This record gives sequence, structure tokens and C-alpha cells, in this order.
Amino acid sequence: MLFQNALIENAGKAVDIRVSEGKFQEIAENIAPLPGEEIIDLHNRLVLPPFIESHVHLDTCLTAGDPVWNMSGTLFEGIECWSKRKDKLSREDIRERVHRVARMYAANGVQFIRTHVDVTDPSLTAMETMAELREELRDVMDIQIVAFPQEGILSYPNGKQLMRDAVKLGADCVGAIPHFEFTREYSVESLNFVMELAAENDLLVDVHCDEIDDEASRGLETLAARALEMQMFDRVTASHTTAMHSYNNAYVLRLMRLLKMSGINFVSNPLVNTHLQGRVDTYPKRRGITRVKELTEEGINVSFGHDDIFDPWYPMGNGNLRDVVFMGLHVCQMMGYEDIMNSYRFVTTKAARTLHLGEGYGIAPGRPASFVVMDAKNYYEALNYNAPVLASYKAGRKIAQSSPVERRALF
Ligand code: 17E
Ligand code: FE2
Repeated sequence: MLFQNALIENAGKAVDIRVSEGKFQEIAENIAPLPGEEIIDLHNRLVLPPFIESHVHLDTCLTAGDPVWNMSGTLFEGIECWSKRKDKLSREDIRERVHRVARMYAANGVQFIRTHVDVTDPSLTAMETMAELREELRDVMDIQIVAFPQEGILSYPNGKQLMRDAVKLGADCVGAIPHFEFTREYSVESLNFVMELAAENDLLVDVHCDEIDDEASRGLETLAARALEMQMFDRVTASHTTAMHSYNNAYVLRLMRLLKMSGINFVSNPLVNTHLQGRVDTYPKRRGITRVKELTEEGINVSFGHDDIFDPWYPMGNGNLRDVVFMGLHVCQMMGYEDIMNSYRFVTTKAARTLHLGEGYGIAPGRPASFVVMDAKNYYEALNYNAPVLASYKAGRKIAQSSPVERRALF
């Protein structure tokens, strides 16, 4: 199969892409077609590596308002609402919602998802079902599962054992929620516990870390220190870290040194944390987004996630990561020309680093022929006009398509 006239990752010049046996074979200008080779002319459209959702909760998706709506818009009320919904969880319920949301993501060019799955449930129904769905959806969606203790590890009955059981059920990654634990001592112990658990089982770590507007919430320094001391480095990710927004600058200066030494990744969720944070403020109201610009400038890897699709924490979402990037650029004030042009990296290559996709990702000969074609000539235009993903190919197979959108004034 020969794709002609592709503008790969904002390139100024079009190239052709030969795909066979599910892999990129050749990428060059004016490749001569082979006899009988199928040819698809992309007409100078943008080609990107597939979008990656580096942080979402698939087990909670599509449950907003069931049984109750989150009226305050706080994280903590969201956790209460979810706790009520958890009582009604069944395999069929999870399967139906995850299939539906996987199709929503796929239609928007997403091919990789890291999902956090709540394991503070003695039945571990969500964890078990998600492990099954990970296998079932493998050809269309690569899913990575984080065992996520939504209601705490030390602060939830049998929390440590539930985490160990989730690892046995096949978690790829372990999480924690230090800002939700009853005490500072518990939060430190929970982080030490998951780092040991990950090291023993050769797993990745992704912590919901300091998702609170409390400048005294300092799980991050503990997580980064352990990542350094245990040499786990970029196998560790700190998600949310919204308290960093409220840290004083002198403390951030000290912290930044450790963060760089630790090599950890960050995931920021700009849509959801713009909505959830600042809820105890009157005016001025904090934005509550971690310091994406400053972390990125220091060479630290930061990606963007959606976090929620229509659930107790966020009443919107359709699987389009464009909205996440759009909000992220605004709220983090990264609106320079190059910032905008390169912002697809927050939901592609930077996320790939966090997920450790390695050679399984990226547009290069020998790698799986997975890519998206957007109805735009570069990402600036795609972002600004919310261009549809015209086609999404995974290992050489088309798994989703959209039509070009026409919005026309009649004068
Ligand atoms: N749970 C949590 O602790 N934080 C979040 N942002 C979501 C779920 C969505
Ligand atoms: Fe989250």
C-alpha cells in the first residue's frame, strides 16, 4: 500500500509512505508504485503518529448523573458520587461502557490508552473486567492498566492487599492517591508501598499525586526521591500534581532539582483540573494546573490526558484529545507559534515516553504502520479548526474514518 503526499508531523514537504505487512517499509519523496500496488493520495494532509490517551478512568466513564450528579464540582464530591455508583458495578455494565468509549476514542484517532482502574472495591470487578477488555480490544486499542486505589491504600480497609491482588490480576502499572489518605504519614507510607510493589513486580508507577489546592500537599517530593533512590526514573509518573500550582516559588526552585534528577514523567489534565480545582477559592480563583510550561522548559517530560469522559468528575467529553490540548495551551499560557504548532506532542510522542511504547510507536521504517491522517496541512490548523481525523490506521489496518467537515457561510 502506498500513501502519497503526506505531510508528516508538520513537515513543509510532502513524502510518500509505503506500508506492507503492517509495518512502515519506506518513507521518501516520490516513491515509484509497484505493479498492482494500492495507492491512496493524501493530497498534502497532515499525518501524525496516533493519539495517545495517557490518563483516563475507563471504569467510570459515561456514568455522569448515575445515581447522582456532582453538584459542587469538587474532586471529593466526585469520589462520593462514584462510591455510590460502584455499588452497582457489573461486568456487563463495564464492558458496555468501555466498548462505547473505545469507539469514541478510536473515531478521534486515539490508539493507545492508559487507564486508571479503581481497586478500592473488595470484589475487584472493574480490575478483572478491564484485564479481559485489554485482551479483547488489543487489535484496535492498546490499553495499559493502572491499579488505582481511589479511596486510599492506608485509609481503605484491606487497601494494601487489594493492590497486591490487582497486580496478580494483571495490572501493568500501580498507583496511589497520597492527598486523599487520612494523614501525611499514610500518604508517605502509601508511596513507599507502591514503589516497592512496582519494583518487586517489575511494573510501572503512575500516582494521582497532590490533586488538591493545598500547598502543603507534598507527595511529589517523596515520589521523586524514591524514583531516584530506587533507580526507577522514567518508569514513574506523577499525574495531576495540581498542588504545584500553589507551591511557593522558593520551594519549587528546590523541588525542580530533584524532579530533574529523578527523571519522572508528568501527566497534566487541563480540562478536568480547570473544572475541579479552585473550588474552595472565592476570588481570585486558582487555575490549579501544574506548571507545565516550566517543567517542559526544564526538559521534563509532560503529557496531557483527558482524565474523564462524562463521569462524576467531568460532565463532558467525546474522546477528542484536541479539546484537551486546546485547553492546556490556554490555561498554561503556551500560545507562542511554535508552542501551538508542536502541541500535538503532548498527546503523541510525549505520552509515548510516559507509556514506554518504545519502538512500537512512531512514524519510521520498521515500526508498526500506525498513524492518523488529519484534514489539515499542519497541527496549528488542525487545532484551530478542530479538524477531523479522516483516517486512523493501526498496524496497516484502517480502524476509523471521518468525513471532512464543511462549515460555510451563505454570503
Ligand atoms: N479520581 C481522582 O482521584 N481524580 C480524578 N481527577 C478522577 C478520578 C477523574
Ligand atoms: Fe485521574
